Parts: sequence; structure tokens; C-alpha cells
Amino acid sequence: MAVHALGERDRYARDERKRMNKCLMIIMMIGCLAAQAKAQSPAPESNKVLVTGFVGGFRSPDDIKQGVVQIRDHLRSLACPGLQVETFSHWHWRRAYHWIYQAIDQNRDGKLSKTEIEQCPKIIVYGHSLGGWAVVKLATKLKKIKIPLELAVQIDSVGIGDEVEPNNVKEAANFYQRTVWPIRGERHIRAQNENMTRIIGNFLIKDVGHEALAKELPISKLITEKVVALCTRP
Ligand SMILES: [Ca+2]
Repeated sequence: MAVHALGERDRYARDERKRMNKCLMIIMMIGCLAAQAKAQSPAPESNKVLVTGFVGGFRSPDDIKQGVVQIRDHLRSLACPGLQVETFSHWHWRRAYHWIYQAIDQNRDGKLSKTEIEQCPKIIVYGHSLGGWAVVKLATKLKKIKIPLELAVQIDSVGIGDEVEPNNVKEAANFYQRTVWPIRGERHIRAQNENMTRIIGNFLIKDVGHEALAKELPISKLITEKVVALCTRP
């Protein structure tokens, strides 16, 4: 009887040990999976400068014949850690907005905290033709979430309401041509609030048509200089 009781206790103890081992194994597995998930989740990128370019009409945002895309590729060739440059169709300016939003939302919780807004990357936006209109649409949308733009550049801008820079834009420039009809961009952009936005200028570029205007050197020079200044700023 005593032997039987001892056997029962032994079995019980053995079963307990098994249960404990199983529990430990499960805990370890959960721990491993959690560590793995942590390792796999994308680390917040330290985007220092974000640049968005918009092509107009039915142009592809990857068409290397487009001045907007050429500026993108030139900027990408700069040795600037933390610089990200993307081009979009003017139709898809909301995609650009989400791209920027996700870069600001460092902890990926879908919301922007005060700190995330304070630490948001420096943003530059430029666009050609209807892409110039998209610049103002994007800037206005970013204004609603209190995100400033360092620079907005419109190139032979076409569209309704594209002549006023919202007051979250710190600096803006407008380039236009009068060489080729019928598409002629906005001649004069102005600040919604002159105390908030500095209009660098409304520049008429001569002897160049609507399409080729985006390839003009003064435009890429202005954008590149601003990007370099932001990249080298401590
Ligand atoms: Ca967040």
C-alpha cells in the first residue's frame, strides 16, 4: 500500500515536472517570438530631410525625361544621410501626404504626438504643371496637422487655387514661362501670410517651353542648395 502511495506521489511529481517544463518551454517560445518580432519590425527611420516632387499631366513619376524626376535623381546622388526623395503624379498627392505622415509617425501608431511633430523631418515640395497645384494641395493638407514646409517650388504651375502659399510654408519660389502657348503657368504666387512665408521670387524663364521648363538649371540649383543646407545643418 505504502509502495503504491509512493508510486502515486512519484507519478504526480513527474507530471508536475512535465507541466513545469512545458510551461517554461512555452514561456521561452513566447519570449523568442517576441524578440524575433521586435527584430523584424522596421526601426524608426531617422529621416532628416524629405523631398517630394510632383509631375504633371499624364507623366509617369519615374519618367527620367521629366525635369522633376531628373531633380529627384540628382538629389538622390547627394551624400546626405537621412535624405529621402520621392516623386509622385499630381493625381496622387494624397499618397505623398501619407508617405510624409508615415515618416513623421516614428512609433507607427497612426497618430502624431507632440514630440513627433516637433521632431518631424525638414520637408521640401516641388512640382511641375499640375504638379505645381499639387504642391499647394499637399502644403495645405500638412498645415492642418501643423507640419511646416521649408521650401515649396512651383514650376509653370497650373490649377485652381495654386497661387496662394499656406502659412506653414516658410519659403516659396515660382518659375514660369511665356514662350509656348497654350499652357502658361501661374505668373504670380503670394503668401497667405507675409509674416510666415517668404516668397523668394516669381521668376520668368525665357526661351523655354512648358515641358522643358522643369529642366532649367536655376530650379534644380535652388532646390539642391536648400537640400544641402538642411542636410549639413547640425
Ligand atoms: Ca505616433
